[in-house]
Amino acid sequence: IAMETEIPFSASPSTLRLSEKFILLLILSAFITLCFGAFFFLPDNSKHNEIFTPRSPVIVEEWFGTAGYTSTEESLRDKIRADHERALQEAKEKLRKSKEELRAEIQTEKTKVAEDLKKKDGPKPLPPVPMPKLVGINDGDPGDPDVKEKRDKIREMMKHAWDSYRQYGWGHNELKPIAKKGHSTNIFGNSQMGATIVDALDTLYIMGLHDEFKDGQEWIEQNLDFSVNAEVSVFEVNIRFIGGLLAAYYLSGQEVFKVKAVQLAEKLLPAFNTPTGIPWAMVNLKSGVGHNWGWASAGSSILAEFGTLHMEFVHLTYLTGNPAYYQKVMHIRKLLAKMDRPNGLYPNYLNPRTGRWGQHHTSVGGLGDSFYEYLLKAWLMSDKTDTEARKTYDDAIEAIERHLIRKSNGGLTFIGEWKNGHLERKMGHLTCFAGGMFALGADGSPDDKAGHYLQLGAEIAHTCHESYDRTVLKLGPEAFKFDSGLEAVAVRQNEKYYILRPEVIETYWYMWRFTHDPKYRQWGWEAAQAIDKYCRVSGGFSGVKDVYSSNPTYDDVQQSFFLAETLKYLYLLFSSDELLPLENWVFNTEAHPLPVLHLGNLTLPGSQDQR
Ligand code: DMJ
Repeated sequence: IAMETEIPFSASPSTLRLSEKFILLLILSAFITLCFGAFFFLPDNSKHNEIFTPRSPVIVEEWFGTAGYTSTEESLRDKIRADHERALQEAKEKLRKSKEELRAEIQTEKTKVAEDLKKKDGPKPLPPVPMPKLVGINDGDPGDPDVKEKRDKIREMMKHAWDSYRQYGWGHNELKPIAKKGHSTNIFGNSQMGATIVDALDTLYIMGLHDEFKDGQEWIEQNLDFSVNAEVSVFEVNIRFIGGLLAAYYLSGQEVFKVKAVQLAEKLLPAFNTPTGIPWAMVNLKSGVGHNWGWASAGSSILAEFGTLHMEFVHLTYLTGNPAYYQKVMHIRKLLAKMDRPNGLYPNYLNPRTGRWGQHHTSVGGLGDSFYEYLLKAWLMSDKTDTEARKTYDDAIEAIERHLIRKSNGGLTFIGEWKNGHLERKMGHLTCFAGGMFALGADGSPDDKAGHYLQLGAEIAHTCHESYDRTVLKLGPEAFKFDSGLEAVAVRQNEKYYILRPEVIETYWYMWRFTHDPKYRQWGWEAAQAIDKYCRVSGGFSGVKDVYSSNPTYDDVQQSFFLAETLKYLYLLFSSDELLPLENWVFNTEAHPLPVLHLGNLTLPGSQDQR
């Protein structure tokens, strides 16, 4: 037994007792846990960062050598310096901006993020809506062979304008018919968006130029892209592109036009992110940043620009189910309704930051014109249910008649311009569209004044015809006076040009439709012949710089509205009334026909929130 209890000191571990082994094991595992904990869970983890991310110069030097270390260190320092400077600059710019501008910018950013998120889900098919009644979209044979011959001539002119653009300017916005190359203006930014193609599509369609139409459609399918860094005019893009695409969609039924119109409209929406909701004149299609023309009174937006969106935007809401478009234009209308109007007139300038009028200038020509036109057409396009628009139109026209419309000594009715309490006795070519507008609005005017307005339309048509007839080329000048013995003639050299504008022919056409007086076809034919004689060149059609010179020089621009409007109105003038009847179609201000929306029991999304 004694031998068994005496344990020699040099005994091997195997000779340790089980409980001792267990305690040793416990101590060892506690030590290991402590080491791991210290390495991974200490609050300053810079040590292992250094190991995995070589920031320290020593490690960089070890890895890349001294040269690598120095340049990396320097470029790192430069980058940090540049970042700081940029941040400082941005902060300074932000501080300079007003609260409203900052708010508008944040809103633009938010919209952009929301759009980007939407895009990630891929394009969504647009919801089906009942197609409005599409009556009289082709033919329109006038019957009479003489009239038919004239109509064929107009079609031939359209073909010459289109073929020339196809050959020399394809894909550019417009054409230089003398230089035989592409052309553009600042209204389209620095983009090449094929403005002439989009603007011409519906004219090609109604003239039965199907191959040309298909060519245009193919270009649009393959090339028309709105994600471009271009600063465009919201108004021009709306009336020419959105209007053109919507009309092409309704006439042809080709989905691509609707999809493109909606894509583009989404790009215009950030322009409305202003303190008042009155849109900027221009917007960058990529960044969504908007601003106004430098020349406009005190940073103002222009009445004829923000007031000429209604027709297209209502159709966009109708086709997409997205209330945003409708709400934007109704917001503008409500805002205007609340404002004081000097002498009942709408000034041409409105500041989108303050919501106050700029200079008190009123015009039915440039800067004002299509605002009045769209009030009337909003009513017509709604199947005459939008009575608020009709009332606003009637009130505006009443004030215009009182303050702006006069008869000259020679008996010519003209529409002058109101400038700070004074009437300027000058009328623009653009103002000549008003003859057609008065005739179009005659039916439905208050106090049974239909006859009066039809008569007023006829008088304006007559005055504008005189402005053509009193020139050497039989083409009208840009502006003409009724002053000191001069009547319906341009005085200043820089008002003597004719740039293929449509307004006078537009008025002839409306007057023809309402009266069938043959003189309107006669006057239209005179204008068509003069254009063919003096503006036609081998590379298309060009504007001329002086309509009083028998030897005029060309401006070398074939405007897209020549194909969209001038030639379309001429073609309609020599067609039967069955082509695009006015009971079913309303022409936007760029002559793109949009169908009347017989909404019946349908309510536009967004309209409930407005009333
Ligand atoms: C066109 O773009 C439109 O008619 C617009 O309303 C004003 N002017 C040009 C043509 O002159």
